[in-house]
Amino acid sequence: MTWAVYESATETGTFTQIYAGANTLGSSSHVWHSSPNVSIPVQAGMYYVFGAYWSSAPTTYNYGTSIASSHIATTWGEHVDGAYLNSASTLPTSTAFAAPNNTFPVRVHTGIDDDCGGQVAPSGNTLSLSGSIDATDPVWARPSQSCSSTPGIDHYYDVFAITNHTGADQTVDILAAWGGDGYLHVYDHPVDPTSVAGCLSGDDDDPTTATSGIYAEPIAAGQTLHIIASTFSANLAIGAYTIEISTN
Ligand SMILES: [Ca+2]
Ligand SMILES: [Ca+2]
Repeated sequence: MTWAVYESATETGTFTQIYAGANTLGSSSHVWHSSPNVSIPVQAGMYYVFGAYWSSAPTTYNYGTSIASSHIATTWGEHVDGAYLNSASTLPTSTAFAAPNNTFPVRVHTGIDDDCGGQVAPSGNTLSLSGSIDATDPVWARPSQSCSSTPGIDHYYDVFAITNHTGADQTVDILAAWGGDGYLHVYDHPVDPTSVAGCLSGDDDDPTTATSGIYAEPIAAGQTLHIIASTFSANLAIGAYTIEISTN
């Protein structure tokens, strides 16, 4: 089975293939089948099609198929419509999809944001994260480094969730290296782009605009913190960055 994800700025396309991966199904029974594990960034405002493609003749290949009568909310977006390509001889790298269309149910498991985060490293070790601040990222009212609110929902940002599964309370040093003048924050719950609620720590420059640092941030056993990469300036995409989270 080949699994594919397509992305488009409009509901009917043209859609561009942004992922394709194949595996061998563990069963030929009429059950849910799974794609390989994937990491696919999704951007606000874009449309996505999740597809499955095979070359042999199926006898049964869908469950509960229907034309969606209304949009269905999910935790990370909204189901708008179905899409399929009947008797396609190959998996296209780009295609349009007609609408409305039949919906073939899929289950999609997602992380918190485009940049997934990870587990806090054992004491003396480092968790390395990386990403890019781009003009397609969501925007927020970036707080000051003392977590005070600022006007304007106009700074691009990425979120990483880190969880402490080390089995003990820890403190971490968080060091970011930016492609421009970046800004670093730590939240104790997912970010509300319009509110500073949950903001624990922040840092602008350490010691220059090229880096930011937050030191000895406590993270209890089992706790999840959210690391936010952002910028000093509004509406400015500063490109690639790295964040090193060292456990003391
Ligand atoms: Ca980003
Ligand atoms: Ca800065």
